Amino acid sequence: MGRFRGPFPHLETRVPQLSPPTPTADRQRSQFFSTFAAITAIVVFLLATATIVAVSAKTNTTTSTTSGPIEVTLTEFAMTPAALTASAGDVKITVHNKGSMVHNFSVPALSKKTADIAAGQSVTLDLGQVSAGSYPFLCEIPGHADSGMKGTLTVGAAGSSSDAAMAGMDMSGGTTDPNDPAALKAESDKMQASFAAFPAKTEGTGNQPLTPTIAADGTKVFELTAAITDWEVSPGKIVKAWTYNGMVPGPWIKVNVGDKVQVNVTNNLPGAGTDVHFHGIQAGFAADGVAPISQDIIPGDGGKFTYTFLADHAQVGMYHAHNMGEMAVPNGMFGAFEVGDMPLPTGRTVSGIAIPKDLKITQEIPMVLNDAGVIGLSLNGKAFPATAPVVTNVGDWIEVQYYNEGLAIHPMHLHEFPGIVIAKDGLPLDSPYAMDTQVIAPGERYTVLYHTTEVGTWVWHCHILNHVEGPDGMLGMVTAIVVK
Ligand SMILES: [Cu+2]
Repeated sequence: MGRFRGPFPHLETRVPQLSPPTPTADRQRSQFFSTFAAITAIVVFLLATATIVAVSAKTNTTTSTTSGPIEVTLTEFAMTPAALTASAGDVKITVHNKGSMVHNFSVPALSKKTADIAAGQSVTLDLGQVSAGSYPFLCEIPGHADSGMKGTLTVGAAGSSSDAAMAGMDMSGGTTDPNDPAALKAESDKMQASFAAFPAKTEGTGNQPLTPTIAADGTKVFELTAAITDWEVSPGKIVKAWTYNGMVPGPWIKVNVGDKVQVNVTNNLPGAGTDVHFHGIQAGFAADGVAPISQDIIPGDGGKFTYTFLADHAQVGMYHAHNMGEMAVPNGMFGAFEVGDMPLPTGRTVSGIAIPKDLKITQEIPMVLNDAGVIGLSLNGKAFPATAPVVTNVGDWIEVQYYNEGLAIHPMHLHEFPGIVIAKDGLPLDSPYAMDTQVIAPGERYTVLYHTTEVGTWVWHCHILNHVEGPDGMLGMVTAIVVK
């Protein structure tokens, strides 16, 4: 029985159930790579070691206001984090230019600025004794601040983290004076008022199904173009996102088990090379998308590369940039990639929840989590109140694919309805389980069924509370399921 998947009318013919992966010509071919793989493993180990050293050096970028300089990273066109905090006193800022152009870092109110910093270079700027206050900073190269290279240094209260992954988060645990009822009422009113804007209309929708062209031999051919494009994350907040086909998340790609797949990538990023890794899809070495190991980098400004593989069993994967992943992915270069459907536990009872024998899924919803870069705390590329609600009819069963493309874990919680987790990372569970809060770590995917049995508007959100609320009201990773 075919499952109706609203946005995928062109994929209506379903391969009914998962069959165990069988060896294919494609897989057997990969045996020939075994010797090469051994050499590769050594290279990977060396690279990994280098990465660990680099990463541990980087962990110190979380702002420490009492010792050592604050760190800020310049790219085209962002200052990350855009909100820096420090305690009053001697403030030093280490500025890393991780972009491909020359940038500088200026704090006009303090008459302090760096010299121009070449791509790849770092400079530490001593701001001297700084008193409490708010100090805008920017790159003074013409046009760069207007494109997003600006931010604010807040000096005053005891310092809090300004790690990129926490951009926009309120880490204060409440700044309003608990002995000031008027201030508390004002904050409470702001919180209540923030609901009114939901769901806000913004420009652009991510996850749009990508329709392939069909080659003479039946191969499904998809076109992906990487570029830096404007993206409206929340009303009026337009960022320079790193996108596939101009949207965040990139287009939703879904193929059937047995399809031959070709993905043609054009890299229109300025300067930056890229590659595309099909995370969780066993696409074979040649399509692993890890430059310089499995392929040459796809150069920016128009480089092209073609990935081909056989989609030989059901999988829930995602695609994203591997090169410069820590910048490219949070900034928007990610998307959902599915092969077939996860098998449904029809006719079974899971934690007391009976799943009908003739279960019909009325909607499949990709739910892509992010928390960093220019996109920040978001669901499917949008931050509350621009997050899209899911509308169902009472009695519907829906299937949600959670994907975490961010840098932090997110416990996703839907009010009222328990979820039944039927697959983890595209691997069907032998024992599906029920939950109402599912932690999703970076890189993970969970396939979850929800039976929406009660009319209402049910809030659906990350349960790390500063991912969803700040002093000005609701933000980030909140949406709702509206049951009619
Ligand atoms: Cu979260």
